[in-house]
Amino acid sequence: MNSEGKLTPEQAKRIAEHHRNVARSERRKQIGNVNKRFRRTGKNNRGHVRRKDWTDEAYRPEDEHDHVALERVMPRDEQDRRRMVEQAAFQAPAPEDPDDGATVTPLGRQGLVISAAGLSAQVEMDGEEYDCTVRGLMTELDTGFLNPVAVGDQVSVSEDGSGGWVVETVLPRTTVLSRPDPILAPRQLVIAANVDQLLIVSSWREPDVWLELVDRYLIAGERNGIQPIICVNKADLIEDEAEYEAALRPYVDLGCIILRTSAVTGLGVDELREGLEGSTTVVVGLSGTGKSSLLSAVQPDLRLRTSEVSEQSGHGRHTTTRAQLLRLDNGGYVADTPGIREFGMAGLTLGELPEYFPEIDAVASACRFSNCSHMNEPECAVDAAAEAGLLPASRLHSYRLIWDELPSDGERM
Ligand SMILES: Nc1nc2c(ncn2[C@@H]2O[C@H](COP(=O)(O)OP(=O)(O)OP(=O)(O)O)[C@@H](O)[C@H]2O)c(=O)[nH]1
Ligand SMILES: [Mg+2]
Ligand SMILES: [Zn+2]
Repeated sequence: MNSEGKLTPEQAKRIAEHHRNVARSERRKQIGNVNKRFRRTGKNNRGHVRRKDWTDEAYRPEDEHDHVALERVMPRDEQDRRRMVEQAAFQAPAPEDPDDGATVTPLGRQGLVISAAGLSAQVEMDGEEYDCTVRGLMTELDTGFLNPVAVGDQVSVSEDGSGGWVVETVLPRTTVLSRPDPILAPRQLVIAANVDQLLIVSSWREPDVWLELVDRYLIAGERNGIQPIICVNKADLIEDEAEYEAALRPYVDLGCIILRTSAVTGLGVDELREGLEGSTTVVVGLSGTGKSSLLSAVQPDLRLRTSEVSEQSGHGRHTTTRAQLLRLDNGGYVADTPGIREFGMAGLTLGELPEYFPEIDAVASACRFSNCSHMNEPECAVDAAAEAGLLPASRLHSYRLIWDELPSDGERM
């Protein structure tokens, strides 16, 4: 950027390159084999069973409440600006991009970040792992994110002359999954970069399934071009099959990919292993839902630390403390991440929200007011449909919670 904050032609060119890369990755995804590997749930006739016991308290452990305030969001143009600045900070074109005439970066060897914390990163190059220092060049101002480097990043690495290794640049990212920093929200942290699947792990019990978080992750996956997969773990703890079916019905109707697994009995583990094959998948969900246990069941030699959910609180203890990218025997990578509770909808606007709730949007045309928010207007068809059990209460619940926290279109924070 120059002193007036305008992009130089060189930076603009890099941004354009990045957008082409993203577009290519989108096309690859569209023709990808995700759907072949996972059995997608079909669009069944709607026969919703309304959850009678749906309340915030039922699905939000007590200490979740404090995080709502953290889930503030940036206005859309701020997000766009950050993305622009981030792309401008990339200093090398994608090396495997033959039709752009790009070559391997002259700054060093290319590697894959397998773990990162602050200004240190572990980078895999030619099958070996190197401890690297991240040069202080990539600031938040440059990248739009608090952490300069995240798991999944492709980076160029050079020797520092005294036996150490330095991450010089981050190559353009095809996808980014980010979240608000727990303390510095709404400033964003990258959870993982360049992933093509998002495995949303929710335990059925211990802790109780929390569909609002699933809904948020579904939006995040869709907005960021990452294929979401809903994984309901601890299926051995399902006592009432009808309750399980009713809770998951909205996602079956939406055509989501749903896996039912148990790291204890091995249910669904083969299917999960197949689904992970050949892709880069980031595994997310609350602490204690069994993310690390599941990955260990998929491939025991990953040796991931797991631990008991606290009996007193029913919550996990954040056993996994740092995201880690792991190579799978059958090809592909998985990023195990620490359980997180806060997950904001950075950059999402009220105008866009209905896109992510198509079943609600489908009913909206019958509302009395064409711009009905379905929050409390009279003669709201969405409200009526939910009351009649024709719309899933859990989805409307999520819609309303997210609606409440988004700034109105055009509003500046
Ligand atoms: N009953 C049952 N328990 C499970 C299952 N999967 C994991 N657990 C238990 O749940 C607890 C938490 O598992 P972890 O794998 O550490 O959970 P995690 O999601 O990685 O947690 P964080 O690393 O804190 O985010 C452990 O005691 C596991 O043994 C399952 O399918 N069924
Ligand atoms: Mg873990
Ligand atoms: Zn309405």
